[in-house]
Amino acid sequence: MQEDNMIYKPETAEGDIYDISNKNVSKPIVSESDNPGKHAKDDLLTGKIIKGIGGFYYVYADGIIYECKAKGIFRKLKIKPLVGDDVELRIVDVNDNEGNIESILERHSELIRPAVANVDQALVVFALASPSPNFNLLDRFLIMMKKQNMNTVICFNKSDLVSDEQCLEYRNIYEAAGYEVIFSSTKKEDGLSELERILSGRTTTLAGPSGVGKSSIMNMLNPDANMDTGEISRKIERGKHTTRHSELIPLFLDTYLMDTPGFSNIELYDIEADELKYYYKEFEEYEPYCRFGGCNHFGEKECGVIDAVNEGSISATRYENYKMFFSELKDRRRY
Ligand SMILES: Nc1nc2c(ncn2[C@@H]2O[C@H](COP(=O)(O)OP(=O)(O)OP(=O)(O)O)[C@@H](O)[C@H]2O)c(=O)[nH]1
Ligand SMILES: [Mg+2]
Ligand SMILES: [Zn+2]
Repeated sequence: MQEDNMIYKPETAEGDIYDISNKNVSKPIVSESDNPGKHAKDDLLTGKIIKGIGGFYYVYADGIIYECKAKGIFRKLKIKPLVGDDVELRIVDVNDNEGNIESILERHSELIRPAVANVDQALVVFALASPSPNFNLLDRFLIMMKKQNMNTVICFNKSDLVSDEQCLEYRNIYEAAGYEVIFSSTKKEDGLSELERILSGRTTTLAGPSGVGKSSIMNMLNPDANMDTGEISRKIERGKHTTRHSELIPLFLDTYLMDTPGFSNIELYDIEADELKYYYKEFEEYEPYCRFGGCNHFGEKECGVIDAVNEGSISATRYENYKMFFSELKDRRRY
């Protein structure tokens, strides 16, 4: 299991290959017990890229953040280290915490948007109010994550601003769609233990529109994270894109959370219109009542799904957005 755990194994100029076969890469990287500062120049450490800015990669290893450059070999191989990558770094300067990334360990997942490696799940945050939830955007996000085989947990934040009945309605809709749903309020510190349970031991990307409270949640989970938060604009009821870089924050042992800039639209890509229905778990139960096999639930006669929408058993909002996405995907194919 420990062999072959490196996908990018650059050779040195002399042609020797770095042997990492004795390194235990599954060992936790965030380890309070490893006393920081014990390393020396030229030591080889395993760490995780938590941020990449201006050609530098910031690698968290043994409790210290090293500012690293990636060897030219990666550029030559057209491999871009990603936030989330587990890497080996060679210490260049112990006092200034500088290093060189020498290899990238095997990725077990890779997301395109946001570009991040080794994420276990997504936590998508929408505010219950201020700004009010854009379900079209949420459903687009859920579809794209499912397309990439990424599990998503939904967090509705700012629960202090709406009634319990409102929360229950949204919970029912999205649980029927097959998602775990969490409600939180950073003002009241609600949902904290549930969030900790979901996140513990995993690397999670935090996603959602601007102004919904992603950075505030991050700060609630780890006050040391100190993420910038911003008021939402009163006029346009939107966030101000306070967060501009993706950054992975070590929360606790083996647990990382990535704050990402808010998104404002998501294009469905690489999906055929006929395939869209498979992203709607709540349809499954009613599909046996469709007259036609392979029914797209889009105006066909005797459609079990449409009947269920009319009876209120399937959320009308979810279905309306489904129809919109379906048309969008169908139209796109013509060009
Ligand atoms: N009432 C209420 N306000 C909240 C809550 N969480 C965050 N806010 C406020 O919402 C505003 C936006 O919060 P941020 O944490 O900056 O939002 P963000 O999602 O990180 O936004 P971007 O970085 O722009 O993508 C701030 O004024 C927060 O104080 C909450 O649970 N309840
Ligand atoms: Mg933010
Ligand atoms: Zn149907």
